[in-house]
Amino acid sequence: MCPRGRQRSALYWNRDVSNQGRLVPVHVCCEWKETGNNIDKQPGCKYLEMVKENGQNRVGCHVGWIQFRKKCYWFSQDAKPWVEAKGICALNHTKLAEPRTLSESSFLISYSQRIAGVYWIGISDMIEEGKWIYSSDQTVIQVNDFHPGEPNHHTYANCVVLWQKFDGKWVDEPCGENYRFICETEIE
Ligand SMILES: [Ca+2]
Ligand SMILES: [Ca+2]
Repeated sequence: MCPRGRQRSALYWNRDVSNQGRLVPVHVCCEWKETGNNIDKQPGCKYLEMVKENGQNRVGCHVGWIQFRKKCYWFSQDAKPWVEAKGICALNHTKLAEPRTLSESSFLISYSQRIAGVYWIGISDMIEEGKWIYSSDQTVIQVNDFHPGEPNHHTYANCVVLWQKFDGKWVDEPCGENYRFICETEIE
């Protein structure tokens, strides 16, 4: 087990020479620094892994990341303001989760309900009030999973969270609030 604190566990694959070079999982403890990304300095501390099995390349999600179709998601334990959360995802070459289909949104909602948390996602209307866009490419949202009555806070609230008490549906909240967050990365 990793020491308590700012450590995160990750996993990488190693060849077991005593077992016909079979790939075996290796558990490592990665350091999570908010001010700089030193994660990659440790072997295995990457969040997408290319593994070779039976001569085939296979890309999968790391342990700790949840796969849904062609994306891997990471649900944070720490609560941060939205902009900081976005930065933490970016440090690891990922982005805040951007549900592009209703099934992606449903997956994120159901998983957040399962682990009982409130989570930022990468949607905001901070640039133009009422115009909800994905934060990575600033395109207008392709799905709308706001809870009935939401968004309702106008310029007071410009960021979207999956709101636990509303069955995980989207609500607008002030971006400076501290919530957990979801990073995503795509599998090519
Ligand atoms: Ca707003
Ligand atoms: Ca609201």
